[in-house]
Amino acid sequence: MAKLTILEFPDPRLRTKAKPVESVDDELNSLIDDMFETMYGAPGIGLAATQVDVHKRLLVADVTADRNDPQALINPVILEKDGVTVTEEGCLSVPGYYDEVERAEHIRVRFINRKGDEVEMEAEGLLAVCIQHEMDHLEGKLFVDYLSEAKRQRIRKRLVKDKRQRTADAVTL
Ligand code: GNR
Ligand code: NI
Repeated sequence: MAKLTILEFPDPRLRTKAKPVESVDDELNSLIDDMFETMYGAPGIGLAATQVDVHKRLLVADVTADRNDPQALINPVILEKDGVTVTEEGCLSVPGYYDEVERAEHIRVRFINRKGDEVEMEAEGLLAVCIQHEMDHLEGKLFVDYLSEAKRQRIRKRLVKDKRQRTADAVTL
């Protein structure tokens, strides 16, 4: 098990479109374990493979307060979307920023689970929002893309500055 490094906006690697997973084997399951460790450790309610620089169609999620409902979705496809909901979203790849995003309230999603079985699931509320947020990552899309250009530029400048400062601190130590 290993905690993986999470890429941060505006890292261009976050813009990569992920490719379908070809086989659900031990290597993939070991990546899934590492993604859960990274997500729980962050802590976050979801994590897409894109965020750890693996460009495969894979995401993990657990939106429960008790952190006892781990879900791994491989090659997810949204079959149906219903309703509209607005949520204050955050992202581990955009640390420290939260803003409202409009998404479908209810979804039906088909995916392959970590055992290799094809399954369909209905999701609503925070789980539905989380899955849509993670599936955006697999397309190279971030929640800040739904905000105004001005807000996105402000966030980008601040994160670049913070990163520069962290690098400088590491040299000066
Ligand atoms: O931890 C996370 N919280 C969150 C809150 C509202 C909507 C989406 C999310 S996902 C985020 C973790 C993350 O960045 N996943 O890609
Ligand atoms: Ni995110």
